[in-house]
Amino acid sequence: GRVGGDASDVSAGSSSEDRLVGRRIDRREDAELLTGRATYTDDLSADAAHLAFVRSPVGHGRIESIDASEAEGMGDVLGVYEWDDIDASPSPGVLPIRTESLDCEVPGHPVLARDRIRYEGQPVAAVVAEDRYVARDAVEAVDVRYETRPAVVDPAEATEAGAPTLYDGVPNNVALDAELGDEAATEEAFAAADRVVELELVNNRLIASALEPRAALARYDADRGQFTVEMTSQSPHGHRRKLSETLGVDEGRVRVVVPRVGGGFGHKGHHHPGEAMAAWCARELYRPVKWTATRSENYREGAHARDHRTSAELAVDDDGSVRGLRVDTRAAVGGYGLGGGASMPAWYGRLLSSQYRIPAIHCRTRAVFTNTAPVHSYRGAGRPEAIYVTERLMDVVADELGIDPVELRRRNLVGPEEFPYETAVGASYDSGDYETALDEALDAIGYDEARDRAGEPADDGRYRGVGVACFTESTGGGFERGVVRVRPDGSVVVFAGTHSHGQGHETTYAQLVADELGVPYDDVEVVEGDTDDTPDGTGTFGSRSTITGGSAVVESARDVLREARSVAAGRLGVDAADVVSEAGAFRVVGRPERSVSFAAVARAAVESEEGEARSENGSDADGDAAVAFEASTRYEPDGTAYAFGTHAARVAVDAETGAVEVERYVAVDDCGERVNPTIVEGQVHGGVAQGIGQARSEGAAYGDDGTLLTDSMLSYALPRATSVPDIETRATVTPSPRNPIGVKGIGEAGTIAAPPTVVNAVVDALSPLGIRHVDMPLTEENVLDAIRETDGA
Ligand code: MCN
Repeated sequence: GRVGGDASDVSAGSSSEDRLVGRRIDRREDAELLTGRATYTDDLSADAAHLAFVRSPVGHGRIESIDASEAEGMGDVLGVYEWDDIDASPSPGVLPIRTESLDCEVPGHPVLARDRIRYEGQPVAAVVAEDRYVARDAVEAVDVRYETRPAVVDPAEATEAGAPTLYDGVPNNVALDAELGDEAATEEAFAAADRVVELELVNNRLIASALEPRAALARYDADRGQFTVEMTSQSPHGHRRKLSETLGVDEGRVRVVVPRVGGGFGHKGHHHPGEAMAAWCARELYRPVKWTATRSENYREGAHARDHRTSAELAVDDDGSVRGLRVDTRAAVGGYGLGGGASMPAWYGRLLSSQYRIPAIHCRTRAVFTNTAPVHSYRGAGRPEAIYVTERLMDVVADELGIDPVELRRRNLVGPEEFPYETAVGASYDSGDYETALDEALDAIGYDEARDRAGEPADDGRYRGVGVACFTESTGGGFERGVVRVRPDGSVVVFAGTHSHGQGHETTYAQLVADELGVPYDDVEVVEGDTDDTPDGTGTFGSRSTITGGSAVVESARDVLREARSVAAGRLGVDAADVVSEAGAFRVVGRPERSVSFAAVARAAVESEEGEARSENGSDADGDAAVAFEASTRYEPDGTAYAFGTHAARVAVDAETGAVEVERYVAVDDCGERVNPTIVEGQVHGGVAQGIGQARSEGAAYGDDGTLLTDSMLSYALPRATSVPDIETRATVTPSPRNPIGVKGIGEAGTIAAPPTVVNAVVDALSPLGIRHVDMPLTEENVLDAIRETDGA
């Protein structure tokens, strides 16, 4: 890996100074986003009627009766619907889930409750009215009677004998009981090790809190039998597929259009009832129907994330060599699985090896139904939970062995010569230089000095601590398509099936394509979001867009360049091999005065005979060729790219009040070649802020009856400006050999690394008081409880 300091621009492996990749270009989307000119779903009106939901106030129970007569009689109310209405229509009305990944037979999430209620906030009835205020008033007027049942909200309790069960035929609420790794080999490793260290961990339940709640504006064209759904989405093509299943129509009958999206963090990648119901109502009423979730609806319906209860054990020798890791996790699914739902916790274990040589690992994961909002992915999606287990264990083991936690890590790191490295849980790491990133982080945080000071309260009465976490992150996967089109004037349009909701694809895809074609950056436009215009794709999640979408557009640009170069060579009267493209022109190698502009080549392509043949497909109605060159690529990476890094924090903890302050935070990340270092750092900043949020304050809480207690930003404690210090970033660059641009994803690194970094630092600070572990969130209350428990012990 190469070290790229904070200020230095590491150019992306190119010798040319003109390369755009690797440059700190400001995001072109920002002017619109930051000045409020951007159009979001809720800004669209289209004479729409408004949809609102009657939601269950009961966490577990049955519907006894629904009386909608008063609501139906209200002026401006267009319709009140319950499950039976959907059942009587041609729609299946159920959000599809992948049942083959489950151990049990369960239905998907019905858009309106059929009978059983499995979480508070589950949609029970839908009201459509002329405006959103009338719709809300009508919701209040619907009289629903419920029979309540005992609820279970904790995934560990839900598996115990005698716990309430959510589904008949799913004993102990276990949706999936999955294993990873080699149980027998792990047992042997444990038997042979000098000692075994155990740790019980809670990974707190989180709620994605994008600034913009979910929203949809649905239209139905009855003549053509065609739905158009403008909506908040991270995956326009994914939502089209899922909406078509829920509505019971062919995929071609659904067009999804996604305007600007105000953040997603995972929860806008899933299929929820609101958007599907808006589309169903639009068909029922022949009216555009709009739905915009309130903040608390968003919080109630999920998708929530994390919520693991884990028992973990590490087998080590006295010299610090790790021999084996054993993990048993119960992970909440919520009342219903969403999409791949229950299978997500099953693959979380794939990252348990973190950066270490661990010869034997066994992980059992039970995905468990609970009377809570559906749990799925939130920034990190399984990887933060896995890294948290391993990185907390490393610190606890170091403490027991009396070895410095960094030294213990160093002794077990996978070395730079060992790649590709196969872990004991079946992950194949592509490339890495872990020790260089670790050393960078130690240097930046002033580790040795911080260790010296740890242990005694300073003059301000606060304990100081330092924490480090190393991590790997699986990024990329699935396929993506990218289209590159050159217009006759030489301008370029890139179409991608991913969808940026804050990541800056318009900037980074343009950098990539402009470099490949040798055209000016400003001549490249990037289009995402409309399933009618853009090629089929998987979507933006799992830090996959640059690897898959970026590589797809790069491959298409290379195809276009080959064609354009041969046209240029014809014009220049030389072999294509003797032509290079740069600065918007094709030049003859060694004779720079002989050149033809990119635009002239594009024009020639549509005017030439070949061009006419080519433009038959690309002609507009007037017969004018609209396309000079075009290429489309379906790209699937050759395996996963593993980003990595080391984060470090210094904290101060007041043992009288329990208050934690993160005083300094250093992030050293390696995402291979960096397309745009400024955007990469922005991604790290956002992720770290959210990771600090999980460590310090966030946590969705349910009452024992299944009532969500944290249903607004007053009670769900997001990180604030004052709880996040300046985040100091550094980078190392270890390209991935598994894609043509050498990139790894960066979108989630911060949320993965920050929780163990901060908890390790806080436990280090409190270790003089005999504290070995504190569960997140590290609120004043939880920290004080931990201190009191230790006092009492
Ligand atoms: N990038 C780069 N060089 C790299 C890797 C990435 O310059 N080696 C740039 C990319 O080109 C892109 C951005 O960094 O502009 C993020 O790229 P990538 O890591 O490929 O991740 P995705 O674009 O697929 O974004 C998904 C990721 C996820 S999973 C969540 S959750 C998340 C995140 O991005 N949600 C976000 N970042 C977010 N940022 C904002 N503002 N809002 C969200 O909801």
